[in-house]
Amino acid sequence: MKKDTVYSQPITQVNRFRFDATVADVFENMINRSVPGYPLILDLIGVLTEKYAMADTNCYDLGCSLGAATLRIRQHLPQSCHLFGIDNSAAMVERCRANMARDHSQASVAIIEQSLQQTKIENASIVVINFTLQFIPDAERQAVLQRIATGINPGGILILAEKISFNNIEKQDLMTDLHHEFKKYQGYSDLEIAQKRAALENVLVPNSEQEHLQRLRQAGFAESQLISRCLNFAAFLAIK
Ligand code: GEK
Repeated sequence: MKKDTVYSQPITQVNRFRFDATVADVFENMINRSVPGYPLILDLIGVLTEKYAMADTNCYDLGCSLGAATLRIRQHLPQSCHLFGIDNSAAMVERCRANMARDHSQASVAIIEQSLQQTKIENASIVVINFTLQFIPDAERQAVLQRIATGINPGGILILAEKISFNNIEKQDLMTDLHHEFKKYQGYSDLEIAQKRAALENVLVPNSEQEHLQRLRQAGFAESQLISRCLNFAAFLAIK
């Protein structure tokens, strides 16, 4: 796993964060050292796929990056299922396809370079959107969830994981601070943390737990709940 040093040197003008080849090359290391609870969420995706995947249905990983969640889904699917990994970064898609080719699970998989807003969701039993809705313009998020809910069969699920915000300012400040402490603990310098934060400003826009639960309800899920929270990173399970 190549170490993430993308923001380790001083940058005069920090540009908007992009999922380009430089990021894709170190992404596994970056996400593991930046998102507290990420490995647990991957485990939960495996557990929930095992329980909720239905034969002869489609499954989707929207914003699949290198395919870490895609692989977890695939390794727990019946052979008759078909899995789609969707990402709009060419660099991610290329590396994700290579990662899928090395996996020999039975269920078929297609990795598609596409904006997830364009993805047709149909006959689905499992949809995963792992830390990606936060990069979609806020005004488009309800419509995305609506289309996902419509494409999921009764009894199927959406697993949504996101960085979250807090309405209470003291709690927000504490969680932001603890997240930075987590990153320092993972070996990132103050400079790396500050430059990455500047790059993500207005690119990664989080919502609160309440906003997510309300959106999921409005999208048509019968039942939605928080299944994991580690500092300001949360995962929700929504059942159709
Ligand atoms: C994991 N799920 O390892 N359409 C499709 N893909 C998009 C879009 C869009 N509109 N916007 C951003 N992306 C993964 C981690 S990373 C999360 C997901 C993070 C893609 C983008 O190219 C990137 O690969 C991914 O969403 C977000 O479980 O970096 O925090």
